[in-house]
Amino acid sequence: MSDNAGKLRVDGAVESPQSFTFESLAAVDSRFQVLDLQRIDPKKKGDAISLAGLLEVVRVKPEAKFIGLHAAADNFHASIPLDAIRERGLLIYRVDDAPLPVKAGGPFRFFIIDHAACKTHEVDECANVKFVDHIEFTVERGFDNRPHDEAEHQALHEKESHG
Ligand SMILES: Nc1nc2c(c(=O)[nH]1)N[C@H]1C(S)=C(S)[C@@H](COP(=O)(O)O)O[C@H]1N2
Ligand SMILES: [Mo]
Repeated sequence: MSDNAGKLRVDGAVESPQSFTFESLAAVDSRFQVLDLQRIDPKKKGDAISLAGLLEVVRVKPEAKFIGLHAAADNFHASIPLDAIRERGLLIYRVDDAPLPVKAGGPFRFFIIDHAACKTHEVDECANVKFVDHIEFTVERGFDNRPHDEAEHQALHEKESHG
């Protein structure tokens, strides 16, 4: 495991770039903690930090317009307009008082409340990036290698299920 294992770097157009761990996310102000996701989505479990809270903790600059969600583990990247998800983005980091397991997309997973089905909208299920190790706020749209069509999307799921 690299030194970065279990760390989430948040940087880009922010006043206070920082690296988060399970412990430091758990220590974020309670008004930014979203507890028991099952209340919000029956298929989800665990606890999260709200995107609005994350924006406040790292003091995002007003010129930041996109959130870049980067997963080095499987080289998956999404760049999403902040205004589309400001009020409904979540960073899931805990289940049953332990770090979110890798099999659930942990240790850090992005999740958008009321996301659309894959390939139907920019804010879709594909944007629920698993294994996020770097979040970068940008002024312009950043790197995004989400599938472009249903064939690419199918291929991604094939790859996932074969490990
Ligand atoms: N890092 C990463 N995140 C990802 C993907 C991926 O391949 N890699 N696939 C996306 C797609 S297309 C879907 S449908 C969901 C699947 O999430 P699940 O494995 O929890 O069902 O994760 C999204 N996030
Ligand atoms: Mo998907």
